[in-house]
Amino acid sequence: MIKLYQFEISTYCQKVSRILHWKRVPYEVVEVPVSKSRSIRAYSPTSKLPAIEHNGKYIYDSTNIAHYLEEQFPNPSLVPAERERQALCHVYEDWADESLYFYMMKLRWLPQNKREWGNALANYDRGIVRFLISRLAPKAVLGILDKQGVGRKSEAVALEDIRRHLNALSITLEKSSFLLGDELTLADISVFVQFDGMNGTAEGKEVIGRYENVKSWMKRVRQLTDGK
Ligand SMILES: N[C@@H](CCC(=O)N[C@@H](CS)C(=O)NCC(=O)O)C(=O)O
Repeated sequence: MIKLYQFEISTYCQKVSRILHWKRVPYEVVEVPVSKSRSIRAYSPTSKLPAIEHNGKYIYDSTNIAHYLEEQFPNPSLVPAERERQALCHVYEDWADESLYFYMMKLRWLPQNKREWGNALANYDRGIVRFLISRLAPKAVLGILDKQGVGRKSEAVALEDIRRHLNALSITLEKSSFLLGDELTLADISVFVQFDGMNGTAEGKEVIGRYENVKSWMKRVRQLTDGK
């Protein structure tokens, strides 16, 4: 059976679990405590999660995992067959992974939210380690966000950027049920997990709430890919 090594709150890990649910592939979750992050290098050379183990082979990075799963379990498909939609699917996925992700993180680690997410991050550690992680993690994450750049923006500027992203998404969804037409693709799952993460903060929920068609698209994607 496939093993999914994950941090529960990671939206990249949620992307992979949603793909597995959509494809109805049984899997086992291995929750990695944040304090054990160093051990990840044994199966993920970047020391990042998600990673999966399948038939004795390790695959890391949600994009590589998505394409591997598509190859191994082609039905139902997630990557469009035609070249042009395939190219667009890649662009949407990269938008989600390399831009939207950092806005999602910005919202989670706002001063008023960072205690909650520090606790969530430390959830699989115990005792003093758990306490230390919950208190030290915000500083470490904010350091990453600061280097990347979104962390240096004010809350108001970041929310205005997010509103612009939502506007683009909303326009795209005016003519079709999903991002690349009438069927769910990897583009939808990739973009969904980042907005779903934003929706888990009061600030994100408020701004997403202004876009009715985005909310109904999120409901559709959630229903199709939720294992619960
Ligand atoms: N491009 C990677 C990004 C994965 C990633 O950044 N994962 C984060 C968790 S959300 C991580 O493992 N961070 C630990 C670290 O940077 O050391 C993917 O799509 O899988």
